[in-house]
This record gives sequence, C-alpha cells and structure tokens, in this order.
Amino acid sequence: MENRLTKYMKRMTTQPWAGIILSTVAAIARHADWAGRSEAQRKAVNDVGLRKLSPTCVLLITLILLPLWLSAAQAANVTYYWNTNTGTSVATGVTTGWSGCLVKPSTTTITLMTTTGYNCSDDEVNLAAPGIFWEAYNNTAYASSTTVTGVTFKVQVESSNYSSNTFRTTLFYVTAGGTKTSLGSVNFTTPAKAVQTINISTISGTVPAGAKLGVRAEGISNNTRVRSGGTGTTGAFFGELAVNEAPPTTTIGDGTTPASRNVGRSTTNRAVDAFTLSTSSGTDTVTGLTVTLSGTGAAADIAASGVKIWKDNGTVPNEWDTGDTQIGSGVSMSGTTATFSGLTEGITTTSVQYLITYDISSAATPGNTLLGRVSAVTVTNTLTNNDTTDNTLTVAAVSGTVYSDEGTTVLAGVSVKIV
Ligand SMILES: [Ca+2]
Ligand SMILES: [Ca+2]
Ligand SMILES: [Ca+2]
Repeated sequence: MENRLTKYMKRMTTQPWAGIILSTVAAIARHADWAGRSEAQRKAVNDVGLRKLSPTCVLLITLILLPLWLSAAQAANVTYYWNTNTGTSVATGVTTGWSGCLVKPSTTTITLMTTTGYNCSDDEVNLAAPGIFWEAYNNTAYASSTTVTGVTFKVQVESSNYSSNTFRTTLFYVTAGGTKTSLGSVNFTTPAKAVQTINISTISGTVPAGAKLGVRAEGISNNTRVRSGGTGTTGAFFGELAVNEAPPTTTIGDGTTPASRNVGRSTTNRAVDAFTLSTSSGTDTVTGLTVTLSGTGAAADIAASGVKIWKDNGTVPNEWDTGDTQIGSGVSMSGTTATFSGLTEGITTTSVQYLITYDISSAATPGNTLLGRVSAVTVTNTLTNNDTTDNTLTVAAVSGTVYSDEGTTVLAGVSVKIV
C-alpha cells in the first residue's frame, strides 16, 4: 500500500501546480507540529518538512490533488514517436510499408507512431524531388471527438549539400474509410542539417470519434531528406510529435448586461440576464437549461410560464426587442429555478448572445428585486459556465392606496410611471 501511495504521490507531484499546494500543506503540517515543541524541535520539524509528513497529511494532500489531477488529465500533452512498421492496415487504402530499420526508402512511405518509444535508431527517406517523405499514424482511433493542438515536431531535416531548405509539417486525421482531413500545416526553413524542434502550436482542430491521428513530413525544396530515429550515429534524429489532446468544450459566457430598471406588474419580457454560448471547436446542441432566480423576490413575482430565453438577434443588442428570437417556450419559476427541456439550440465556435426575460406577475411585491443567471445547461461537450447575474429588476408596482387629485381611490395594485 505504501509503495502504491508513494508512486501515486510521485505522479501527483509532477503536475505543475503541485508545488504550490504541497508547500501550503507542508506549512500547515509544520505549523500543526509546532504546538508544545521547543525551539530546537521546531527547527528540526521545519528542516524535515515534507519528509516527515504524517500518513494523515499524505492522505490530505492526496484528497486535495485528486480532483485537480483528474481535471488536468482531461487536456493532456501526448508525445508520439516515429516507428518503422509494415503490413498494418490503418484505414481503407492506408497500409504501412516501412519494412525495417535503415532501409532508406526513396519514395513516400507510410508508417506508424506510438506513445511507447522508438523501435529504430536511424533511418531516412531520400526523395529526388520535393514531396512527402513519410506519414506516420497513431493506429488507435479516438474513442470520442477530440481537439488536437500541435505543440512541437522534432525531426532532422537535411539537404544533400546542407543548404537551407523548407520543410512542411502537417497534422491530419484519417477516417476508417480512408478520407484524410488536414488540421493545418507549418512551413519551417531549416538552415542546415540538425535536429529541428518545430513549433506547430498554430495547428489545431477537432478529430471526430473513430478517426486516427497522422503527421506528414514533407519537403518543399529540392534535395531534402528527412532523418528519423531514436539514437542516431551523430546524435538523436527523432521523429517526435508532441500534441495536446482535449475534449471539445462548450462555454457559457456572461454576456453584455441589460440595464437595471424598475418593472411594473403584468409587464412582459423584461431582460434580466445576458449570456453567450460557443464551442472551442465543432458544434454542440443545448437540450436543457436552468435559470436560477436571486434577489429579494420569489417565484410569485414572476408570472406563470414567465421565464423565457431569447436569441438576442433583434435590432436592440443587450436588451429584449420584438426582433429577438424565442428559444423554446416560456416556463414557470418553481422555487428559485426554471427548467427548460426539449431544446434543440445549436452552438458553434461563433459566440452568440442570448437573453433571459421575466414576465412580472400581476401580484408581484413592490420593492422586491429579481435577478437571474444560467446555472446549468445540458450539452454534449465538457461545459464551462461563466454566466453571472447581470442587472436588477425592481418591482415598482403600487401596493398601497393611491388617490387622485379629487381624493378618490383610482389606482390600487397597478403600475404607475413616475416621470
Ligand atoms: Ca450574464
Ligand atoms: Ca435584442
Ligand atoms: Ca454578469
């Protein structure tokens, strides 16, 4: 048990944020150990620091780090290593054909890349004219839609006379049916024969579930060759692709707040919150949404079926107007939540603003304040919700007795406009 725990802690402490947390926990632990100790003992405790953490403290650290580690694991950097491979069917029409180490192919060659390391120390593709040296595939399909963003590609690019040449790195994916789709390319001008660490962070895109990732090494200039391998004779040749793999996310933004205002009883479509929806890549669909009421008001201040969602695409941005498009039907506030279901609202990478409006009840309590925000949505992607409440609606209905100039009761429980 102790060994497993030690391994686990080691894994935890490799995370970039672990140092701050460990320092904090160690400080707490030392502080706890100080009670009733002499100065010498305190110094000893301080010097020992983390190494003398009690099992309780280790458990505490583990519990603190676990959720952070899990969330970090959702977006992970992965390194793939070029391998030689032959006779493997990657997709329809895509079969590997790099028959071994140091075979020096002279035509475009298909092979694999793996996360486990190199299986060849040195090999190279020499082309007589500019073209694709090799394509390497990870032969494991993504189980779910994944956003892949390039980090670096390390490879040795050479020309026969070691003059400068241009090398292109392309990330792409291939479907089971053999259709290849590019995620983007980076051109790199290499000055001479050397291992190049090429920044490919401008390449990003979503690979659909069931597709496989590929990297293409391509020469743009004449007389180029690319050399790969784990431990070449004059150093490491590499063929090392680092990418970040993350599930696509959908984000709820806070939106641009409508103005605060007084609202009369029985008035409708009073904008209380703005929010935006967008995806990090690809599309998503909202099928459910929950609005949470806050302020001093209550459900009784909002009319039946009086909570509505609108796409803010009319003539007046950040406020409700008759050109805005209602999403679904109005629902009633129950307690402090209004739950929308059966929605089919599509989301793309283009951020779109929406509004929440309230219809004010005919019996709303004067002076009550009403706010609202989106507290949950149902989508397929991993969700980030940044919506917060915006303006305040204050119920301005008259509740007491209002007399006309002649002393007759003329207004009771209706809205008055103060000018
Ligand atoms: Ca908002
Ligand atoms: Ca509007
Ligand atoms: Ca806000």
